[in-house]
This record gives sequence, structure tokens and C-alpha cells, in this order.
Amino acid sequence: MGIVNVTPDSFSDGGRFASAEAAVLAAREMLDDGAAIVDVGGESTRPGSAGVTLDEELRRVVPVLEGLAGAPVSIDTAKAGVARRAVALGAQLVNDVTALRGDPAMAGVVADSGAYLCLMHMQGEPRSMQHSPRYEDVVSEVVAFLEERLAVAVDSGIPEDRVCLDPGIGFGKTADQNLELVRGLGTLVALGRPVVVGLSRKSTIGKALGHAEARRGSVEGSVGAAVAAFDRGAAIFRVHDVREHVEALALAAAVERGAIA
Ligand code: HH2
Repeated sequence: MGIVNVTPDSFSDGGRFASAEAAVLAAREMLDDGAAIVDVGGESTRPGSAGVTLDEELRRVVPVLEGLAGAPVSIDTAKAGVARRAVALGAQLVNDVTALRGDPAMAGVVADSGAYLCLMHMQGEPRSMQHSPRYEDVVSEVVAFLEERLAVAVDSGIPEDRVCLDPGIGFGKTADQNLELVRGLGTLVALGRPVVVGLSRKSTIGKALGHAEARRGSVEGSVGAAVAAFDRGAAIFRVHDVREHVEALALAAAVERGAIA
């Protein structure tokens, strides 16, 4: 899953695209490089960020979605109004970092559209989530949360086989807690739904490489973390650097098979 942030303030690639055309071109390049889908987002969720209005989010993402008509697209939004417009424009997956808690109309939009849904764990909200996150046992709490949100989605009419689950790396977790979550990914995989991980360039990568104050991580470190997540059963990788991840994960999968194909 290639990341296309159409935001001025995302932590690693904010302001990268001066125009919708530039974002569409970058997304097409990601698809050419082997991304199965591109995740278009118009609201940053970086720690400390405030939200944007529905109109502003639509203004950012609609031209990009129009430019990607016919391509496999996911919409990274917590707003039902954005999701509704995106699926009408062809988005196949709704990536909701609030796991259906942000907008009471979201579950209905996903159920009615037949889109796929990604449910992600977050402790707190972006504005405050990195202020001393606390867990007794991060792995079991994240898994219990996602199991409960999956039940809510199914009760709302979203077929279980349309839902994937994401532990929410960096969303109300310390670097150690993020690493513990990746190490313990098998518990989440055991719920039986495809697991998404978003480690790409996040500060945990930089911190694990010895930079205590890191705000972002390197591509190489991100690839290493993705391979470790793959080994523990992750199925979908939300990344900025598609070609590097596709090659590394293709090799990890080939080793797993013990054969080229
Ligand atoms: N991470 C970010 C945003 N959306 N969605 C899922 N499912 N999983 C993630 O880990 C995830 C996500 C944050 O990363 P990014 O989009 O690069 O930055 P920003 O939120 O600042 O736009």
C-alpha cells in the first residue's frame, strides 16, 4: 500500500505534492513499482496535529481521486463524508484510523458501499496521543480492542471478510511499545483477518537506530522492520518507498516458499 499524503503537514512527506497532478503521478509511479493499492489521505494524523474541516479534506483529496479513476485506491479518512465521496469515485478500501469511532455515520457508509475497511488501533487522539501512553500489556490490549472493533463493524453490516486490522504503529505508543507490537504480531494475526502495518519512516525506526530524538526513520530501517513484520504474518504494508519494500518483501516471500515462484 503506497502512501499518497495530500497534506501540507504529514510527518515525513507533508507538502511533497504541489498539485493534485503531482500526487496522481507519484501514485501511478507507486502502482508501477508494484503497489497493490495507493492510500490517499487529506488529513495528517501526526502527533500533535489538529484536524481539518470536511470541505478542506474534500478539496485536497477529490482531484487526486478523480485523477486516479480506475486505479486501486484506498481513502485514509475518519470522516464519513469523505469516505462516501471517495467510494463514489472508485475507492475500494476505507482506512479509518479511528476504527469507526470518529464519525457515527462511517460504518453505514462502508456497509452500504461494499468497500473494504481497515480498522486501526489508537490510544487517545492525534493531538495528545504521545503524552505518556500507558498499557498493562500493549499486545493483548491492542488485540482486544481490534477484536471489539471488528465485532462492531460486523454488527453494522460490514462483512468480516472485508475487514483488515492494524495495530497502529506510533498512535499512542512509545518506541518500545511499537517494537513489542511487531514482535507480538502473531497474536493479532491469529484473529484471522489480514494484518496491516504502517512502520514506514516512523520515528521508532530512527530511535531503534540510536537517534533518541528522531522524528522520522530511514528507508533502510523501514524495510528491515517491514520484513520482520512479514515474518510474523503481516499481509499489507503501508509504505512511502514502494519499490524498496516490494523488492525486499518479494525476497522474504521467496525464502519463505523456498522457491522463486
Ligand atoms: N499511519 C499514518 C496514517 N495513516 N493508517 C493505517 N492504517 N496505519 C498506519 O500506521 C497509518 C495510517 C501516519 O503516517 P503518514 O500518513 O505517513 O503521516 P500523516 O498522518 O502525518 O499524514
